[in-house]
Amino acid sequence: MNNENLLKEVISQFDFVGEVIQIRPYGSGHINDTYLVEFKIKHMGVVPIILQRMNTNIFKNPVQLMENILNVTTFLRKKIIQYGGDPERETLTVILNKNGKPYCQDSEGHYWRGYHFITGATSYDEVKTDEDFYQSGLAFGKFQSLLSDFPAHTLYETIPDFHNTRARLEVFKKAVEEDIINRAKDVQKEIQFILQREELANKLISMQENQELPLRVTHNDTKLNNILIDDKTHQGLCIIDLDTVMPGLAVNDFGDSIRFGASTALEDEKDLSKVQCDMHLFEVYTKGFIQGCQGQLTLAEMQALPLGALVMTFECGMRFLTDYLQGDTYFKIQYSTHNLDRCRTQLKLVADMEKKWNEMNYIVEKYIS
Ligand code: ADP
Ligand code: GN1
Ligand code: MG
Repeated sequence: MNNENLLKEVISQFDFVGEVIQIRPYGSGHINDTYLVEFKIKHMGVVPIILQRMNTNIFKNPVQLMENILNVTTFLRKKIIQYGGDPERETLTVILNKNGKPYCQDSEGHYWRGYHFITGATSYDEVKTDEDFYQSGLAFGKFQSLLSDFPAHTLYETIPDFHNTRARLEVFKKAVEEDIINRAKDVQKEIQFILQREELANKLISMQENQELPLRVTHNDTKLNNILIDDKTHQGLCIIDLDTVMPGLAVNDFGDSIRFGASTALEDEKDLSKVQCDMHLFEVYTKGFIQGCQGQLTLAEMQALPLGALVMTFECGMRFLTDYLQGDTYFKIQYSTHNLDRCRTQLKLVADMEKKWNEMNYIVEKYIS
C-alpha cells in the first residue's frame, strides 16, 4: 500500500472528527517518521496533530515504549497542574485510538502513535539566541528534577545499553572488523581517532558502576530539537521525544545537549573549520541546567559535567561511524556520506573540547555553589 493510503488507514483508527485537509512530513528527527496532519473541524477551524510511525527496527517493543510514555506524561501532567502550569502545552498528550490504546497498527504491521500538536512553539536545529539555549538548559534540568520521584522500576528499558559507551565501542570495533560494505579503508583517520581514545568509553560507565554517579530517570536524547521553545515567551515549553526516558546519568543529558547545541555548526556541516564547541554557549547551558536541576545534582555529578559533554560527543561520533560502516541502517540519511559527515563534526568537537578542557572545567566550577 502506498504511504498516503497507509496514513489514511491509520487516521481512521483514531476517533478524529473533521476532514483531513493536509498531511505532510514534519521535523528533522533521525529516528521516527513524523507527519503533521491537519483536520478541519466545524466551529473549531484547523486542528493539527502529530502522527508518527515508530521505528521498530530500533525500538523493538513499541507497546512497552508507549506504556512508558503514557506513564511519564501522566506523571508530568499532575506535577504541571500542581505548580499551576498548562498541561496541554508543557508535556506531550498521547492520542488514544478507538480501542483506548496509545498506539495503532497498520495492515503492514507498522506501529503508529498520535500526539496533540503543540502550537506557538518551535524546535530548533541550531541555537539562534544564547537566551534560548539557556532556557533549554533550564527546561532539561527541570524535566529531570520533575521526574526525580518517578518510580524508575516501572520503566521499560526501550534500548538496552543506550548510553553504555563501553558496549558501543565493542559494537564499533566489530563493525570495523566486519567492514561489510568495504568502507573502512576510506575512514581510517576517523577509526584511528576513536581507537586512540578508547579509554573515554569506560569513564562514565565505571563511575556509574562504582556508584560515584547515581542513576536517575533521565531523557537520554536531549538535543535541541527535542525541546519546544515558546514563540512568545522564549521559555523552554515542552520536552518531547520521550522514547528513551530511562534510568541514566544526568551528565549524559547535559552532555548530549552540549554536543549538539554548543556547536557552532550543524551536526552535518561539511566544512569542519566552522565546527567548534562555543565556550559562551557551554557556559549559558551549564548555568541553565544546574539551575533547572534545583539543587538535586551531587557535587560529583556537577564536576563530571564536562566529561559528560566529551563522552556523549565521542559516543555519538562513534555511533555515526558505526552506522556508516554497517551500511546506514540506524539513522535516517539524505545522501550516502551523511553519517560520515555527522561523524566528522562530532570528532572535530571532541578534539576542540580536549583543547578547551581546562576552560570547560573552570566554567563549571563557577556554578558549583
Ligand atoms: P525523532 O525521534 O525522529 O527525533 P521526534 O519525536 O523528536 O522524532 O519528532 C520529530 C520532530 O517533530 C520534533 O523535532 C518536533 O519538531 C516535531 N514534534 C514532535 N512532536 C511534536 C508535538 N507534539 N508538537 C509539535 N511538534 C512536534
Ligand atoms: C537520534 O531521535 P533523534 O533524532 O532526536 C538518536 C540520538 C542521537 C541523535 C543524533 C533513539 O535522536 O541518540 O544522539 O539522533 N536517538 C536514538 O542526532 O537513537
Ligand atoms: Mg527527536
